[in-house]
Amino acid sequence: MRGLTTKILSSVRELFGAESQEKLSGAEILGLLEKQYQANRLITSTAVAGLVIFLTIAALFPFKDDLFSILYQKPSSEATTTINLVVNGNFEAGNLIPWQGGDQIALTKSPVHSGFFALQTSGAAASQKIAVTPGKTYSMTAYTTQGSSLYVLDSSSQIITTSKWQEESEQNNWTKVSFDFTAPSNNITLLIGSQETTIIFDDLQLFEKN
Ligand SMILES: [Ca+2]
Repeated sequence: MRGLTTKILSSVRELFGAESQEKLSGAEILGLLEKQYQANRLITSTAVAGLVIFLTIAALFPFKDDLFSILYQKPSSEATTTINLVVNGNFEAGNLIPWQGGDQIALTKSPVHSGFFALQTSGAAASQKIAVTPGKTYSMTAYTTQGSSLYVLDSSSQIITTSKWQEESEQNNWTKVSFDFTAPSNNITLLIGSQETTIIFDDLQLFEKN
């Protein structure tokens, strides 16, 4: 990317007839662009502003190679879409909508993995139905006080999640649960909780993978 910076700066010098020099300062570039703009109206003021910002950063930024690598970073094939398909999966709505589960599920303020609220299930399960695309792969993550108590059901209420199941112990007794699965139908149901014990959940996320 250093080569790109040099090329752009040398193009600017050629375009505006700047004298040969090692480096143009941001102020010099600005002056040249303004001069060109006023003289010929070849480029719009918006383009000038954008170009000035870009070139100023490029010319002056001490870590410009790092900057360019950030600007031009492409998402990896493992990247997922950014929409969490679980509604109110962190329970920060301050209510249980749209979770189903009756009187034996409730918000709790302690412990929480994030924010102010988590979900406590006491001898019951909470559930949420989510629309998905059949054949697509989805990535599920959640934090629980007992990891093996999270299931994904298909539209016939059959458990479909066993692939790539991982549990990682976290601090304060939180366990991260993560796994991928392929949607078999146009909706799935998240089922969390246990009939035997009290379990707390927080930060449930479901992403469609690319
Ligand atoms: Ca939370």
